[in-house]
Amino acid sequence: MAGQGTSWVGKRVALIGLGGAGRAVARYLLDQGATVVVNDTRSEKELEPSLEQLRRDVGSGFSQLELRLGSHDLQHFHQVDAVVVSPGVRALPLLHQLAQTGVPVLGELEWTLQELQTLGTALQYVAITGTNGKSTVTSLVGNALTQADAGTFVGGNLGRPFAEILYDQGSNGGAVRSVVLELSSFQLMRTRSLHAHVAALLNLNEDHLDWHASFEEYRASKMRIFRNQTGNDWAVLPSTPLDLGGAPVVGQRRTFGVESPSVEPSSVERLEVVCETDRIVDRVSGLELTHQEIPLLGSHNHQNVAAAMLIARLAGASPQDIRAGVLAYRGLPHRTVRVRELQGVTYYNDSKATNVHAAVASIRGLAVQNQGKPGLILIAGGKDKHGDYGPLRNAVAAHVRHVVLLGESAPVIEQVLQMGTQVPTHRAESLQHALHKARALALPGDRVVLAPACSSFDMFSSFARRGELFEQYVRDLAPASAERSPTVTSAKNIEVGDSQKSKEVFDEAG
Ligand code: UMA
Ligand code: ADP
Repeated sequence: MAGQGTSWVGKRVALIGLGGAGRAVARYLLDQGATVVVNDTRSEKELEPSLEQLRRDVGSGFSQLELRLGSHDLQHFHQVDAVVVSPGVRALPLLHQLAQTGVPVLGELEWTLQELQTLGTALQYVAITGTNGKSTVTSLVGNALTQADAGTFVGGNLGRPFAEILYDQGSNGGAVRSVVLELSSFQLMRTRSLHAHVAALLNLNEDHLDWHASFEEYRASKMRIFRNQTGNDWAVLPSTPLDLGGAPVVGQRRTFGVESPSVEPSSVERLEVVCETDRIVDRVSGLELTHQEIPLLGSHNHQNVAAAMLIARLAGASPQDIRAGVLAYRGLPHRTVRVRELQGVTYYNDSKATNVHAAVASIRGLAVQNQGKPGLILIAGGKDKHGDYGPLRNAVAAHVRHVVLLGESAPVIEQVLQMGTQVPTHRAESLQHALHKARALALPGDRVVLAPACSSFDMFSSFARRGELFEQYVRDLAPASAERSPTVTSAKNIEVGDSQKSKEVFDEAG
């Protein structure tokens, strides 16, 4: 490391939010001799696990931690030298007030970038955003790049908070050479200094409208991934045109995806990694991966692999490393995971389908036909993110036999589906109840999929918890005996309308 970094000794730094990212910042600052003033809406009791972890990490430095909890109030920020804001914290009036006092107010990502700059660390950045597929693509690219160089930091919105790179730099004397970051719109909104050699926008649809002021703000945040790029950098986009809202893209554009006559010829020229019917082909390197070889379920993952092949090559990975990285990948939990087959019905956990377009991709990706009819039972609903559920209609009409709804958004989704489809909807009071209903509705050959189209916070602490519980409930399902299981036999024999069929099945299933 060439630079000395900022001298934090004796400085007071306020930190808003003590989750994973905040803890990484606090640990670094306390190690560096700063006083850290933690401001969080949670109580000390609620923060205890986080505080305990920090106490273990920093030892005696923990005495330099001050707590200002319960509310975000200007009075908590007397005489601070800087404010670092956790990714999930919204645009509070407080942040504006603080900025007006002249104190630097930085998001965790921007603060880390600036700290790395003062340390004089030169890193190659690969940055990945989009509405869906970020974590999958980031992991695939990370896998490919790590094959060639172990000095690759993979993290950001996924896995390790970016601020943790500061310990790697310190402990390994600058061993990190390249960075693969998954970036959320929350992180990008507060980022100025990112200069990504390869920046990717995988797709763009409505999401997080409960956090952002508007779709335009969400899109503008995503587009910040291309900021500071020059003509020597790469901008990766899908082959299907996106409305970028007029934001400039200076890096050289390269695209991945399906070749289509409707796409402008100029875009087709730049289409370098192509999703064909049975394989994905990199036209530049010649690397080919067949669908059979790819260890991920769902056709949406072919898009993700195509994106990862392109990004990894532009970042310098060889075709061998990319092939090895993709084939070694086993997928992340809660993303289109096959949990189990029971009595001819297969259960899938896609709890991470937390927005409408992810659920649509999940439905299309897992679509099956059962005796010539749609063969999916969809479990959806959760915390409403104020987006439009309309795009669910076509996918549900084409592939879903029944929809079981739960959570805060159930009435809204029900209304949308009832207006545009004939597919019966059913309400459930809990996830377990939803699963039992779905099981009762399923016929042999069907697939039951949890793809909520919503976040989990109305009923669970996270999408991961929702997914874990779902998998547990699925594993707990006992095989129904012929006598005790009217579900399959009666359903098979009923030749009535779907809604009546559902009722009978429920009555018997209890
Ligand atoms: N808090 C406040 N006031 C607020 C909001 C939060 O005090 O207005 C406090 C909470 O009480 C809590 C802490 O801040 O104590 C949580 O901070 P946070 O919400 O920033 O969460 P972290 O644990 O630091 O995790 C964040 C990202 N979370 C969000 O963006 C919501 C994680 O992404 C990310 O992995 C982590 O930093 C490391 O970088 C999660 C996520 O859900 C996975 N991201 C969204 C998504 O993928 O859709 C964007
Ligand atoms: P993110 O990090 O953007 O949330 P993930 O890779 O974790 O993305 O995938 C989350 C969910 O999004 C998946 O479980 C799946 O339902 C959906 N999904 C994944 N890839 C795509 C894609 N390329 N297009 C649309 N939806 C996708």
